[in-house]
Amino acid sequence: MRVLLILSVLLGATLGLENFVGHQVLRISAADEAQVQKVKELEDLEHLQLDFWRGPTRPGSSIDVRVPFPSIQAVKIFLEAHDIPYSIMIEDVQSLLDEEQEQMFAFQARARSTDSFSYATYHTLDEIYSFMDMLVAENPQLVSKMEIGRTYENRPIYVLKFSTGANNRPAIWIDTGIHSREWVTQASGIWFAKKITQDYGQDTVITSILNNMDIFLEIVTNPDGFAFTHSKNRLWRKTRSVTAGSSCVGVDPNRNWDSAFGMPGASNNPCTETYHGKNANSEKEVKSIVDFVKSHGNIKGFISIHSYSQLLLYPYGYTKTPCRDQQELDQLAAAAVKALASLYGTKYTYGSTYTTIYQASGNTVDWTYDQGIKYSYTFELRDTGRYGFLLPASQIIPTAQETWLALLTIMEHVLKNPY
Ligand code: 0X9
Ligand code: ZN
Repeated sequence: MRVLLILSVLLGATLGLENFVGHQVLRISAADEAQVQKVKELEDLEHLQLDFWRGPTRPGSSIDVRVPFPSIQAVKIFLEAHDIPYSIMIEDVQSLLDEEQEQMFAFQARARSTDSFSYATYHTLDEIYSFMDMLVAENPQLVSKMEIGRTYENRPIYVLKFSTGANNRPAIWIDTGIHSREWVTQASGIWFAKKITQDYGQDTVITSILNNMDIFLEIVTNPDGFAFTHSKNRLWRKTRSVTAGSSCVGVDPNRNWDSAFGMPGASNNPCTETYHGKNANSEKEVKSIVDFVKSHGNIKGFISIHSYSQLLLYPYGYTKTPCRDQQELDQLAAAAVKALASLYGTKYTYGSTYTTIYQASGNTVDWTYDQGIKYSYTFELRDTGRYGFLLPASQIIPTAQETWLALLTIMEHVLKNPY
């Protein structure tokens, strides 16, 4: 065991990868508001270097936090001293990362077509970009690739357009991977792209959707962050932009939108995971989508895909005030999660972001909704925390398949309810 640990540290070190040996993910169950406040005190202790995967939120719903090895004693003693129950969700984060690397290594051969591409493994940015090119080359009448902008580090930002004709049809937008560490989302995006090309002309639902609407799919919405999750730190969430006057890098691209920007539900500390940035749209990855949405002008559904927690959320995140279309969005969410569960029984909770998880200002779909895109949703895919952001690759295809049923439900509703 000790030898293995040393080996994995050495291997990681030669690759320049951040290592997570001995880091644990704890699940904390704060029973009341006072205990939630206590956990928030932990969050403010920067030297502990805690990484909150979920919460802190309201009493009753659990909080998941990655604790670096040197902080474990202190955190556990603190929780026990305040009688706050917790359990260990992940014993050793690094061992999950090692398994993930081994799995990727086993599937290393580069595919020469999208038929031989391995959908059941995680891929690098280069592999995903070459997948897109293959898909376009194989389906020139259906799929095209647009560059909607460049990242902070000057990488191209690509969107796949699925269209069967006519200019500027009403459209559905889907993005995955705006938080780079949520790997099952980019992997699902790849699967959706292939699925569309396979089912168009075969499946009546997707065929009628594409005969009347276009679909835009941004698979790698945070390319700099994603490249960084492969090269340096698997658990990187934010963009990679540099903040003047701070040594901490990156902005939370799901707090950077021009909707209640900088209000409660985001942080003004560049060193936190929910840093909102200097101003709304400061991140080129966000601004590129904003410009695209505004210039298109006919987007009718906007679906932003995250992981994890198994949730389907609609606006608002910045306020508890229900949005104007709350009733319709809620009913459609119910239908979508029912379709999703029909495949493997995976249970989703749904509701507004604010009431279902926590206050989140400057988030994507609050902005799209206030732009007039009524059908604005956020997914949080599998799981509920056993693996969190480190979902085993064996769950990619089932996750994508079940999610696709929910997406079809939403897209079909958009088609049948023009506005
Ligand atoms: O905190 C977030 O940004 C999201 N959770 S995550 O673990 N994926 O980071 C939830 C925020 C809800 N998102 C939107 N309403 N867009
Ligand atoms: Zn996310």
